Amino acid sequence: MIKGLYFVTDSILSNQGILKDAEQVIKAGCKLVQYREKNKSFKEMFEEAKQLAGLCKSNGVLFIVNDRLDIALAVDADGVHLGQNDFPIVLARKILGKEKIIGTSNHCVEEARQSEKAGADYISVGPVFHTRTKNDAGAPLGLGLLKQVRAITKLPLVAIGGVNEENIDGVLQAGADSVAVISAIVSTENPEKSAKIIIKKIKNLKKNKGL
Ligand code: TZP
Ligand code: MG
Repeated sequence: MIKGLYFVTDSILSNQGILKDAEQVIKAGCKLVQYREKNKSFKEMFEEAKQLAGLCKSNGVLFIVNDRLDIALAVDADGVHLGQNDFPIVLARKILGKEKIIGTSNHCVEEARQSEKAGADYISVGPVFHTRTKNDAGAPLGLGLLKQVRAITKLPLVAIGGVNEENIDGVLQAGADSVAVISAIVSTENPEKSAKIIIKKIKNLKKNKGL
């Protein structure tokens, strides 16, 4: 379920609006979309998330909301993505129930272990590489951490932070099931084409290396 390209929206970096970005990556074959918005009111976020949720539903694409359990509930998203300082996973599970997806951000092996113990459905690790998209992302954690986390969990592993078509092979070889990407898609001239290239790379690597 959590595998392949995981597209994350960014209204600041987007050249054409997040809905169009999402439409294009879905057209390119992406099956996983996260609504990530840091600076808007509840009302604005609700409206945007509702549109994205509808788009994803009608295309058989999973839709996850970053940070905001309230928005995820309000638009009946498939799940929520929680950071270390966001809503606690155990409480989120109580509210969302067993069927919804809860993903978490992790920065070391211990956090990943705790996230799994708390009931997360997938483990995200990052920033793997340098990124300018998230100001407080901290120093790159590298492929080494990805491999270490891979070794301690069977949950789907998502790599985030500076992932692009150039470095994606290494990320997948380190054990990631999925790559979460913002700028390498939305900051390019043609997001659909960029998403297609990434999806193709993932498919080829899986075929050639048996990943
Ligand atoms: N969390 C860790 S790095 C990051 C987030 C949200 C930003 C990823 O954006 P990009 O542009 O793909 O590096
Ligand atoms: Mg967060």
